[in-house]
Amino acid sequence: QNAKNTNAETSDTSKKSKYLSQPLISEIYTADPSAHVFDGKIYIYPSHDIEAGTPENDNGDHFDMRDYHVLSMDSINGKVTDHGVALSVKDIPWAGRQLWAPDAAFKNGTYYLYFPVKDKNDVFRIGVATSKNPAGPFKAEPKPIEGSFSIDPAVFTDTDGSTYMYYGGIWGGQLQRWNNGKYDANGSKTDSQKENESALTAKVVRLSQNMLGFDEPVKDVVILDENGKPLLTKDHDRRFFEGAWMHKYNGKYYFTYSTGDTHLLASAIGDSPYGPFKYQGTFMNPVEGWTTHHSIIEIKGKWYIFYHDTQLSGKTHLRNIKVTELTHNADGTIALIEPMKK
Ligand code: FUB
Repeated sequence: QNAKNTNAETSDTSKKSKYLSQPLISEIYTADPSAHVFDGKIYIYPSHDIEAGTPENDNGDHFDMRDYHVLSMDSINGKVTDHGVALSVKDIPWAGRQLWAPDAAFKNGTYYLYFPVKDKNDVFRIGVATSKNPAGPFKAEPKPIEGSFSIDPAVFTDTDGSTYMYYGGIWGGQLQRWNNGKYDANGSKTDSQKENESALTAKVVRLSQNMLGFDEPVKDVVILDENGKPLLTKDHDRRFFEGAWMHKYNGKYYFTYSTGDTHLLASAIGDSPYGPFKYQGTFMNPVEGWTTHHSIIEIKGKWYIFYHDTQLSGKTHLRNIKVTELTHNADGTIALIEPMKK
């Protein structure tokens, strides 16, 4: 799919200027950018959006992606290199459809690509693929990670070398359909539908030494409100929806995520990678397009957020990735980012 020249709007300087930053590449559509610094260089693991012709619905069937490309940059304002296809759905033996937001990690001299895709029964699972090169190509393991489900894996290696995966998403991400380790294909299409109870939330699990499996039972990422109580299902402006990320700043653990149907990026801070995390607030207002998904990295003493919007296409399923600086305030909170200029 060629994203170039699809929208005359982007050649109009005055319209371009309403966006805080500009697309990193325009040759292909990209979304859900998970960025990492490997060997001093920035590698981005995004979804690769395409026009698959699949009708739009609340399950996100229109996000019908077929492969991943890895991108790299020597510096934040440097040239972006597209390293081509790193993994294709046809090369994942257990996969059915929809390669959604991936992430990557490095350990033991190997790069690991973690990806959510529906299996042949249309149930999202998380898979892992390996390579000796951060840009791939990656070879998928023959089966999904045992015990994995739902979407949006985000992998974080702590200063002690332990690696954790945060994952999950409601609505099309199917988190609400899992109960006691079983999937209910006829379950709710949205959330738990228990408005006054604790909201469904992301999962966290330590990965095994070989990075190919879970090392322990999966736990809930508990997000507490100002009274120390878990956020409720009805609290759409604050509760977790999808797109988890973890970064560590000044010894604190920052769990950041998308509120989905309210289109915000929110942060919650804890003292351990497992939480609990105290809700801090919105740190990015809505972008153009329905979805909002990010990652946060530090390079050369500065922090950056990678995110996406729909500037190039104007279509919610054909997104483009961007980057902008992120600031931690003196009190440890993250300064609010306005992706659209007023
Ligand atoms: O790209 C498909 C889905 O859209 C991702 O998995 C979600 O986080 C949302 O960005």
